[in-house]
Amino acid sequence: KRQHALAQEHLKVEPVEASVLRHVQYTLARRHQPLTAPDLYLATALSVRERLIERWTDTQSYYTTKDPKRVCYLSLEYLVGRCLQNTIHNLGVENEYTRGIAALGYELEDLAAEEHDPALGNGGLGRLASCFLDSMATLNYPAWGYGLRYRYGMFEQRIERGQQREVPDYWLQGHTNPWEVQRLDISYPVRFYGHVHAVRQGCNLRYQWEGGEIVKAQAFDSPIPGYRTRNTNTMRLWSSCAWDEFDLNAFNAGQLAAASEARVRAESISAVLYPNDHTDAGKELRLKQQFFFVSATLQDVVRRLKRSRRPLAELPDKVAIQLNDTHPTIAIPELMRIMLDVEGLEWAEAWSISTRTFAYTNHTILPEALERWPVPLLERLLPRHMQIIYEINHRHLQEVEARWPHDTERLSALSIIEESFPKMVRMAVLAIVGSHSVNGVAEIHTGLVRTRLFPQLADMWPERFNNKTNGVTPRRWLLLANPSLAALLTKWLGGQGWVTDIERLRILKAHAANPDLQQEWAASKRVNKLRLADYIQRHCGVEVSADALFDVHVKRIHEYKRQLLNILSIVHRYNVIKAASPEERAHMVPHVKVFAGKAAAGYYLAKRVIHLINSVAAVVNGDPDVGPLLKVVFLANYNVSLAEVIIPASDISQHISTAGMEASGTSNMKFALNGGLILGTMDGANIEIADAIGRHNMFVFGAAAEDTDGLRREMAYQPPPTDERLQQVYSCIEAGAFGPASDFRAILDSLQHGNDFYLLAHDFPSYLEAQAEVDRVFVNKADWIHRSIVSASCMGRFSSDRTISEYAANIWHLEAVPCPE
Ligand code: 26Q
Repeated sequence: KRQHALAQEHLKVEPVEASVLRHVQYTLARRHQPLTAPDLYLATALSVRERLIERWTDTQSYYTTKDPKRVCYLSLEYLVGRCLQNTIHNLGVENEYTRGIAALGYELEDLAAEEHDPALGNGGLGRLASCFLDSMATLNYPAWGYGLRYRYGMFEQRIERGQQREVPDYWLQGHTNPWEVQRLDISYPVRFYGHVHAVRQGCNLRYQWEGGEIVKAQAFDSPIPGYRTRNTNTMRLWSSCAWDEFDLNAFNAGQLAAASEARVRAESISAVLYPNDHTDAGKELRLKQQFFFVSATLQDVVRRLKRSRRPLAELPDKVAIQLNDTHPTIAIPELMRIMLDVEGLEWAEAWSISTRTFAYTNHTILPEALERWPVPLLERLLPRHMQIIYEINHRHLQEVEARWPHDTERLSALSIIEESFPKMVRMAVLAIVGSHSVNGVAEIHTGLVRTRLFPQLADMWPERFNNKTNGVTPRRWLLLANPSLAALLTKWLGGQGWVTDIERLRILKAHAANPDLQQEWAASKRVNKLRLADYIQRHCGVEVSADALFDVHVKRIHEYKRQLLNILSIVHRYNVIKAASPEERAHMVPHVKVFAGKAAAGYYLAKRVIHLINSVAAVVNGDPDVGPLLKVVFLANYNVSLAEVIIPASDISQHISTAGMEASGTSNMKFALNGGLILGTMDGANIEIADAIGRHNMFVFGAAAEDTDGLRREMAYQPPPTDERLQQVYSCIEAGAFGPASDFRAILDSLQHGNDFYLLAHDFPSYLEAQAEVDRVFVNKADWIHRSIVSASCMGRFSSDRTISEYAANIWHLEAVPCPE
């Protein structure tokens, strides 16, 4: 106790400089001046970490004593972002650290930029998981985030000759990661392959999964501090390694070679993140990753339950498990296997426990993203799980047959097994059958999940389906990313209460016309635009003016997200400028078009779109005739840190997916919260944002979701004439205005000779009309700022705190457990 008190005293009195220098000297073992920024970053991080550790261990022991119900969030992806400033803010020590670091001759912000941004996810789904962890800790929920510790995260994107090149992201190389702790005492064996052995037990058959190959799952824990609360939760990521370190003496050369091959095989499991989103890779290694992480996690969960001396029957009262998409769905048969084969429970009880524990979130209705695993692969890799899946399906179909006798069509629609060649396991159906809750991530999306994706399942269990509209954490996306707006809010709202309650922003709505507020609001936006302009200058060598309209389109590159529609409209704008008289030009709004985003390495068309954007950028930016009226930039390697620079600087951001295809979108929320206006389609969360801020405050265009099927049929039957302006854009590209037309042949073919599945041509005229409206409003500064203030002030609903409160109340049945100070 005394030691504990002493340690605490020590932390309280030791000034930041002293603590940082102590780490420079004793942890990094560096003595010599001058201090370098990387050294000082690491020493600062270690100093901050010390203050975290005690809260972390206290929280964990408090949870152990209280033994409340917990939630385990299972996700194959987390896009954490940098940790230093987030931690400093959440602990409430930003003044101390800003001053302390300044005394050492550095700016905290510059040191923070030294941190490698871990990219253990693809995009929206991974970032959502990290926003959720932040909210769960801030709201004092006892929560664990479980995932995989990839050695190589999302690739680093370089742009060379206008095209994407992927460079491996070895994020752990060359430095220690101060934000994780390797738990050498926490590791589990994970089995693959092998066979199933049946043993008679009385009049029952029991099954045992044996043989095969065993891999070790090693835990790495990261603290997740809540904002201004003592609660500090854990994100536990598993890393794979060989189970037995081979004994050098016992092995001859041949055995050694075999053993080291096994080691490489083991380590390959957590080696690399699959850089695909929205396409099912269908690869054996991917399935291995899923099972590896799920098996280790469930062993951890069951061990914790047993340590608190509770029977498995109490699992649903003690743990809620949320499946982030179908990626961890193999958890359902794995939990069944543990209960049946290891714990000796009967099927009915095990199944009841399992379904009351699991809940599933769907993030997409695109058919190509729905996971299906070949039965032969599962039989080989996870033979016992395949048996269990067959048994689950058998019982499930019996239930169907009892309710709808002789309805073969319904039976095959509801089956977990697709009767193709080879047979496939539909993971989404397994997830729905095995959960008590299925949720979509925006109202429209949940509706489509019910009516289009799984109508028969929704028919069978209507009460199981529910909506949880996504949200974003105001800590990272406002407080950290936008210091000038954060300061304004704190001033106008009389304190920092808004950081945990962004509903409070609504107060500003009444002041949206106040010239003082407007002036400060515009000044804050300008600071952010200058910061982005500086970034653009340094990274693209393009000079842009902060007076121009910053029009931003950043997200994964995908046909359904329609970056192509945007760049085609930019070519049109270019044509209009070229044809305009000086008089007309004087009335045009100057635009800076900002793109960023990665394309999956194997996604040919998406990569051609990046090439087209960069080719148009080169021509437009190099045309002195156009001058400042139009600049186009593609910022390489979009990630969380870059998003933090781009989002606060936008005047307009584009969320222009073909209606019905974007499940929710979350960056739309971040942009609006930062005072950007949205140019978008009636899709995903755009619809709810429009409802919240008022539709007239958004620039809306394009076909409605309910019309897209009909439009596609009509187009196939009788293609309408192409809009003249669009035809002219095609002609320019075909004439080689942006480099050899052959570079863009595939893109043009997909529009002209393909079926234009994403309805670019259909939406093109209304898209141009919406852009014209943007320009008309932008010239009226007061009107623009008014809309900007109103939008941001009405975004209260889109905090991930609200989303997590809903999950906790309606799915997890979880109570907050605030850890005493
Ligand atoms: C599947 C199988 C094999 C390999 C990879 C995948 C895979 C990986 C990642 C499939 C999908 C993803 C990611 C999907 C994703 O990010 N979806 C987005 O989720 C957001 C959070 O709910 C939504 O806001 C976006 O609308 C949705 O696109």
